[in-house]
Amino acid sequence: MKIYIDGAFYDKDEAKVSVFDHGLLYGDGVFEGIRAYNGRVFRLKEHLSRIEASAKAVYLELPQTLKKIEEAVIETVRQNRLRDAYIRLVVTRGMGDLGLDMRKCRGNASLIIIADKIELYPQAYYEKGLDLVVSTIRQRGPDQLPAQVKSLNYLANILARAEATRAGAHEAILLNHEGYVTECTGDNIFFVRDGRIFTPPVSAGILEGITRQAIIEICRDDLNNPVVESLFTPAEIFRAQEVFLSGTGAEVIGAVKIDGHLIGNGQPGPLTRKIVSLFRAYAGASGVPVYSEGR
Ligand code: PXG
Repeated sequence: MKIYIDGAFYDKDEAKVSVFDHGLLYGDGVFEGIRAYNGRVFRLKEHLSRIEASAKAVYLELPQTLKKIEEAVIETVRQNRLRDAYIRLVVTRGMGDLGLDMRKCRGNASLIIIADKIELYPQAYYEKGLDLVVSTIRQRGPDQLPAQVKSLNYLANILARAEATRAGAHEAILLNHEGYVTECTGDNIFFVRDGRIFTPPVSAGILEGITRQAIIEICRDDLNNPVVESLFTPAEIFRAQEVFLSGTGAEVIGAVKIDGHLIGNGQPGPLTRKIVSLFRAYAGASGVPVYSEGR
């Protein structure tokens, strides 16, 4: 495996950052998770804009231009000879001292790109659907680091996921401080009632998922069934006919149980299945090509 750090490629064992890196010391940095399907990087421009926005929100200057980062992403996939890949971009504030002052890191931001084989949920989960819990951990509010910022501080999400694991479930739903549903620990959430598809708005406190956006477009353009963005409570999803999650890692996956409540008949529903297959067809046939003739 070849890992990109600041313009050079390193073997996995040699790919290292300083113990004084503020990404490590304070979670001071931002990241992206991107997929490549069939030799094409899915919605690369959107992921690059999102990391640019995340970086801007925390006063972190990207160490390279977006054009250069785009080339580096493609080169990393190519160096690892991958066609289907999970690509992780990390920008850390870089080396500073033991204090919080970001000025000490000035000019030291690092860009790391890892491209690996994809590890998805097992196929059986797509057929059977996931079991969710409502986490006791709340989504951070707009007066904190906004949920739209994909920062290296994922500990709350990690703890919520662990809460799900302890309960014997697969994923956890985070509510905001008003008690409205926001998202899961690494996925956005949708539900279906009476044939209509709902998802929380960005203002509920969610990461504006790139898979979420693709689904919104698929529902509008292919299903002629525009997604309704509205606030909803756990009680409203408990009585949904279908629930599904969307994210770069899981793509689109049904959820069939939430806090012990069976959703619909306890199996991924027909709209969920339809959206899973439309998304797969779309993702497999779009994106920025990594390999072209003669390369
Ligand atoms: N919400 C949160 C909090 C996320 O971290 C999503 C929604 C879905 O967004 P996209 O753009 O991927 O459709 C994410 C995705 C993983 C993994 O390995 C994914 C994420 C973070 C950490 C790990 O699946 N982010």
